[in-house]
Amino acid sequence: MNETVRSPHGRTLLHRITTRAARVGVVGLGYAGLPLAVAFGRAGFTVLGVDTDPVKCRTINGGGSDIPDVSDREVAGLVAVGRLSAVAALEGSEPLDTVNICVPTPLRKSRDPDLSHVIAATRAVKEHLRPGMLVILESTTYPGTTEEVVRAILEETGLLAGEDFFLAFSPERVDPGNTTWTTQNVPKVVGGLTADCSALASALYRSCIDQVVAVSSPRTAEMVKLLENTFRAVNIGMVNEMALMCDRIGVDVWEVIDAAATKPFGFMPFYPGPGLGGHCIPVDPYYLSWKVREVGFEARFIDLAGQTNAAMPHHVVDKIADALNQDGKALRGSRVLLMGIAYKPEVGDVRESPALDVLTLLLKKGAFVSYHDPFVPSITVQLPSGGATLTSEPCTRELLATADCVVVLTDHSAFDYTELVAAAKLIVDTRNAVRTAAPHVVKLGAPNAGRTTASRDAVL
Ligand code: SAJ
Repeated sequence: MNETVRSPHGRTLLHRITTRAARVGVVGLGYAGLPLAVAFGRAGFTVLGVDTDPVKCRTINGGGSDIPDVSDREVAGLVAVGRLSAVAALEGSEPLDTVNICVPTPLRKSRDPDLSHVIAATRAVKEHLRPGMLVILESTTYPGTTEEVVRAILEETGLLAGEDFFLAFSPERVDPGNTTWTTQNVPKVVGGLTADCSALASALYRSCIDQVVAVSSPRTAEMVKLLENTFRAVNIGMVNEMALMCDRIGVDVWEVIDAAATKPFGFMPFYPGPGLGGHCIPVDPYYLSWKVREVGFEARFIDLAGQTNAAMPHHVVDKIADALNQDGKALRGSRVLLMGIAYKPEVGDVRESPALDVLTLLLKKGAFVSYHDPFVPSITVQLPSGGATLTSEPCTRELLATADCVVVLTDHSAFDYTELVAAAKLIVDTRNAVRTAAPHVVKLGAPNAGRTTASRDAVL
């Protein structure tokens, strides 16, 4: 589709985008920024990557990638022909025509939004801003950030957004490790401050992305991403509560979900687990609930899902304690082996991982805890007595056999679940990964008919 742009600056920029003469900047070269920078380079642009991590910049300039979804070969090929380079700061670099800001938006300890990275990046872009530039924020954030925070900083230059420079928001939709859905084939939502802003941002993305979905404003685009991830957090919370119900009434929640998933319309399966991990799903909904609280609205679904998901690690530890108790063992002094520490399978990311909460709770209750996770060589957890560092134990039959309880927290495909069932005395499976019914296998959200649940009168 040929974009139509009215302003003279816009027409000049559109031509530079169309002819690939535009110099493209990407600020923040993480799991979202580096794949985008490489996609722009492959589309024919000269790309300047900016990242405060000098090691990352050196790696990229040396033709390497520190992001699993981006190969060294892709980076090396672009660097070799001068289409990609990385610097630690914008100042002093050649003028840019467009800049995408892809920096983290974490939560503060108070669970309020932390826009410090976005503000720092925007201030750096402001020093570089000139008439005719396009600035696009991609970091997941609350509705209004682009129009209220980013715009205000950039207009401190005296240039006006929508007239002298162009401004848009486009949520990143990168799913790390997903080889089916890539930068190129995931539809890209774009919300420009003005029609020209939208048209120019769409033209830039169409250079390397199959489908661009223009919405009416930056705040609409910001809200799209928050709906996507709040949808997940709330549904995961709901299915975790289903698991607690099934635990109580003696129904297997996993069987229930699989059967419900046969409904060909109006249903989407989510699965219980030990809690909610990652840097997106546990975080993004709180950007929304924080924003709407400003106008006196309580986002009750978000808060309830957050409470339910945050309680899951405690429920898992209770399950472990009950299972050991049925074997006549106390949690204190028992050897507990955790299988998987990462927040989801096939990744090594432990940010907000519920497995860390389970680990910390077990240590505080006096269990002897070890873990095995091929993606996570070591971890440090904070205890009242100070930091404790654990390393991933090699998964041997002896390790499995000597544990009083083996807990599946992350269902990595590399685990040998048959070996686990054969070697372990007791298994607590929080991911329905073991798929074997046996008296020594206890599942989250399911009864275990083979284990004695009837309480025996204590013989005094
Ligand atoms: N989880 C469950 N039950 C589920 C699904 C997930 O307990 O049914 C847990 C996971 O174990 C993990 C957490 O929730 O601890 C988050 O898992 P996720 O599958 O949502 O994966 P993320 O955190 O990598 O989310 C990203 C998001 N991508 C972006 O924000 C661009 C999300 O929007 C994607 O939908 C998700 O990947 C995905 O589908 O993989």
